[in-house]
Amino acid sequence: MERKRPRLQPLQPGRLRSSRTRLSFMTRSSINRRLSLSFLSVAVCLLIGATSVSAEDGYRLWLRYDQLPSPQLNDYRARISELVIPGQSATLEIIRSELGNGLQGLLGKSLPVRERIENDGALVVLSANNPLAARLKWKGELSALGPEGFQIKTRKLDGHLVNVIAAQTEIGALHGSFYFLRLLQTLKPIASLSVSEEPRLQLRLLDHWDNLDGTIERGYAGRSLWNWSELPATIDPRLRDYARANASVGINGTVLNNVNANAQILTAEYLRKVAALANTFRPYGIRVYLSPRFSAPMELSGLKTADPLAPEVISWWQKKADEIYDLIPDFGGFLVKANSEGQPGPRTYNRSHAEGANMLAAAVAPHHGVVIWRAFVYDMKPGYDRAGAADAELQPFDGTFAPNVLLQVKNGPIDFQPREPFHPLFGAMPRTQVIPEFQITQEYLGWSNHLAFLASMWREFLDSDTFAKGSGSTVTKVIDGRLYHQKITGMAGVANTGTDRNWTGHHFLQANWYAFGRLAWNPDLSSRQIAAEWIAMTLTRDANAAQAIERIMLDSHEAVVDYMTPLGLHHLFWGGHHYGPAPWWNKEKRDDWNPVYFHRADAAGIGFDRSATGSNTVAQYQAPVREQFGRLHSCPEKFLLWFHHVPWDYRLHSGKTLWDELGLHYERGVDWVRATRRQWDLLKGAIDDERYEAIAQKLAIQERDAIVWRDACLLYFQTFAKRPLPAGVEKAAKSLDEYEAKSLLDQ
Ligand code: GCW
Repeated sequence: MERKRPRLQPLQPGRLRSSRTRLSFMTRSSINRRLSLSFLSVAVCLLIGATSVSAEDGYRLWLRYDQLPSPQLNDYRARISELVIPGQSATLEIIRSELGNGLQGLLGKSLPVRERIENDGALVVLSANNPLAARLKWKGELSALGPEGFQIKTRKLDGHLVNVIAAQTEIGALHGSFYFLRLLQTLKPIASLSVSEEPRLQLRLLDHWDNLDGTIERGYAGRSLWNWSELPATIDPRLRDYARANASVGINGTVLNNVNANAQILTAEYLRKVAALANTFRPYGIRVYLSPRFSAPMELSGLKTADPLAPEVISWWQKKADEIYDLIPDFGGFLVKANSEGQPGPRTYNRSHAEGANMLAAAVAPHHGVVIWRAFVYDMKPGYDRAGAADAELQPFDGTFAPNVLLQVKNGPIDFQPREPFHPLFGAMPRTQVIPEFQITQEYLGWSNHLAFLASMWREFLDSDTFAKGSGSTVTKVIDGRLYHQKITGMAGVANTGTDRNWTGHHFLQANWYAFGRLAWNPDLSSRQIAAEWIAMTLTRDANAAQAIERIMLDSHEAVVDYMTPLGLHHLFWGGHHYGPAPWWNKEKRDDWNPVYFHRADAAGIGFDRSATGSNTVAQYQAPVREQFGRLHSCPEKFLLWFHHVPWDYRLHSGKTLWDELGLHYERGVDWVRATRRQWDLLKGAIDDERYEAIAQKLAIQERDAIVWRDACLLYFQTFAKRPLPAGVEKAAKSLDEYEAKSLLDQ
């Protein structure tokens, strides 16, 4: 399906004046504003002795509790009179403080906190073990919600009309509290609530690719949040804010270190530091996990082998697991990258991935831990198709993994490209607990410089029909247990967080962290709902502005695909850093790290033939997907060059040739960024100046980069196609030589 061209949203009628009138209007008001601001700042400085004034630097993420507008404010004030949160525990303390601060900010008044209900309008928070919960007629329903679910109901309790947030556990109550705050932040009615929520997936994990030296592999928002040198003695308050943010969207696990692992993380010294983090995150319902290095027994204890079947190796891991669980009784488990990109693993000893995973699984099983084994494995063999490697290597082991092993599979078969078809392992391993891995950090999507709202991309993946059990076997159903009833379900995302003040480097990319959590909680949520929630909570409550921003977000991913890798192209990135375009790149030591391996442009056409006439890895999909993708005429155009080597003059559905459409897609991507910048100009005033300007600057970078992508790719492909650019595609700003000489990162 072709995408509609992005439309600019109308703004409020009052703003639709000529640009000149608007300018003078803006100028007058900004002078007034400046005058009143300077008066205000003098007053504030006098009052608080010139200490810092809260900046709109994005630190608060979506947990902003500024006073709500009328008329909802009056309604909420009338309906919320007091907080009743009985009991004592770290989690209850967090709930009291979150609801206390949150409601004080949102309602502009502080609420009394009581042990029992005294008035109509009490907001009551209860977990099942609280004596007051015995009086809930619906107590029985709570246990059905599991350990993390909750209900929110408007009810008569102790003679008063109140809102009750009730859950089986305190963690469930915490989730319910964040849900309640979100209702207010998004201006939803609370007069008659009847909410019942529980997470659809059990493990909702952020994977941090954080190194022990504080750097982050593929991290673009500063350094690691874990300051290993000051742990365990010092707990940076920011760690609690990290946990709050995660808990607020339902994330319940964090893998602290890079899958390209350093064995040191398993030393006694580091485990004490890890335990300090675990203690900090525990009251928020977040467990810690680690990435162990498979060869750790050799590196840390001088064993001669890391063979998973060697008795000394088995016992080393058992002891290590015992040591970890002594310190961290609720330790989540291990995430393992093995025999991939130079990492050690069981294949080194001629053992299978299943044998490696099961050995580690046996070590953590007595403690109820899990092993998450990554399916990102590919060995370079001459002439092979990397897209087929994981399926070839792992699918035959379906049914042989231990019950506490999960197989973590990237959404697509290559590597977090701007667009990939779903990985064929989804739906191909009915007896294995398969969980998807997304990349929230934008290694291949413009780092923290490009606005790309990834919920749309993840939605497309989750909605893909695998046909594993006939039509309607979507990836969502494969992973949430509806098709295979697996015991453990989950979803993982490679984090985009760091020490940057705004956490993610680009204000808009906070939305991807938010979206990941929301989708892991409920993989059926629409991108539109997620965007709308995030905008209202984070950026603006101006309805027209919110609508325009929502449109921008929802179109953004497709636009990035257009200016980077349209029509199924993939991996056209400059070697190593993967920031800008380098379709000519041919100097990596492995073929399958080179763009030329992936696009295969020549005089006849372009694209990787994965059909029966080529590598035939399309056969890894179930029928009829394999036929649909495998035939040129039925292959969705968005995947065309992923599966086929297509002649330059091949006619697409539009009636235009492939070459012309390629050019037009690249141009459309650039045009979108330009239109977005114009739209952004009109949004001035709808959000605070500080974040507005920061975003405007990022959009300027995005436009520069989109132009380079378009020019570099089209100039290079033109050397094969030898055809003129179609009408409507702008002439390149520089020569191909110039683009080849300097990476976009160095411009
Ligand atoms: O996306 C690629 C990255 C590597 C990463 C690897 C993986 C952590 O370029 O930096 O290593 O995938 O997912 O293991």
